[in-house]
Amino acid sequence: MKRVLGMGEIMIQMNPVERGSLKFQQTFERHIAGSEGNVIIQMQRLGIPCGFITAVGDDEFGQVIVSALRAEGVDTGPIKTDAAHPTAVYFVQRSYPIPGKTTVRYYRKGSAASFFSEKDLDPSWFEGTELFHVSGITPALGPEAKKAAISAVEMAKSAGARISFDTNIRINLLKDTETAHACLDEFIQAADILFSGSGDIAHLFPQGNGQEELLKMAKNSRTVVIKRGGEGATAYEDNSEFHCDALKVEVIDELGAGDAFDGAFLASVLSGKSTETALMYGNAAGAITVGLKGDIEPLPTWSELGVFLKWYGREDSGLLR
Ligand code: KDG
Repeated sequence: MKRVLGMGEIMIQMNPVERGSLKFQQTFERHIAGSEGNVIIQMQRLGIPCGFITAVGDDEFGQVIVSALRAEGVDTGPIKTDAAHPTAVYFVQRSYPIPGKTTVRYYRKGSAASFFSEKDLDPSWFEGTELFHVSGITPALGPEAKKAAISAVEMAKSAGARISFDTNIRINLLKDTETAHACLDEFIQAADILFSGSGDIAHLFPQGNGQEELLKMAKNSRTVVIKRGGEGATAYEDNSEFHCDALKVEVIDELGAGDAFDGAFLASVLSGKSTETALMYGNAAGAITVGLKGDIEPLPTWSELGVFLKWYGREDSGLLR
C-alpha cells in the first residue's frame, strides 16, 4: 500500500483533571495533540502507513512528540528540529461555561511549526504518496507555514497524490470571514477530498446558503464531507448525497473528534470501503473520541470500531462491507 503524508503542528496539550474554569485548575494531564497529527495517528492505527511533516523545538516536549509518533509507527523522517523556536503548548478548558463544550488557550505564537518553511520541504518525501492531508490550522499559523503548506500541496499533486483538506477553522487563529477566506480558499479549491463543518461554513459564509457556496467553491473536489456534530455527517459526491446519523454518547472532551472522523473516513476510503461505510466509521471514531480526555489516546483500531458499532447495534446495518 502507498503511504499517506500529513502536515501540521503537534503541540503539548495540558488537559485539566477536572472540568471547569481554567482559572481554578490545579492539576493537569500532559497529552500531545494537533489536528493533522491526530488524523495521521488515526489512519496509522487503521493500518495505513503514514508519515508526518512538521517542526518541533529542540526541547523535551519536541522529543515527546517525535517519540509518540514513532511509537505509533508513523514515519518521522520529515520532522525538523528547530533550535531557534520552541514546541507549542496549549491548555484545555472543559465543560465551562457551556456544559460539554471544550475551549483552548494556545501558547503557540513563534513556535517551531509556525516557522516551518517551504525551504524545509523535500520533494522526495512525496514519492509514493497516495494522499496528502493538511487542514486550515497550518496556513493560519503564519506566512511561513502558509507558504510551506501551499508548496507541500503542489509537491503532493506533482507526485500524483490526492489532496485531503479540512477547513478546521480555529477562531483564535482566523478571527473573521475575510481572514478565513484569504487563508483557506486556495486549499479548498485544491482539495480532492474536502472536510468541513457546520460552524466553519457559518464562519466562511455568514450570509445566504453557506453549504451551497462551499460546494460551489469546492467544484474540483471528488468528495465533500460536512460534519454536523450531533446531527451526523453528510458526503456529497458527483450527484449523490450520503448521510449517516451521529451516535449519541456522553461527551467528556470534544477535542479531536473531527480528526478521528477524518482519519477513519480516509482510512476506510483507502481500504476500498463505500462512502456510506466510511461515514459510519468516521462517526464511530468521533463518538469514541469525545468519550475520553486527550485527542490521540481514544483513537480506535478496526477491531475497537467493530466492538463499538456492535454495541450500538450498527453491525446489522448492511454497511460493514
Ligand atoms: O482538532 C483538535 C485540535 O484542534 C486540538 O487538539 C489542537 O490542533 C489543535 C489546534 O490547533 O487547535
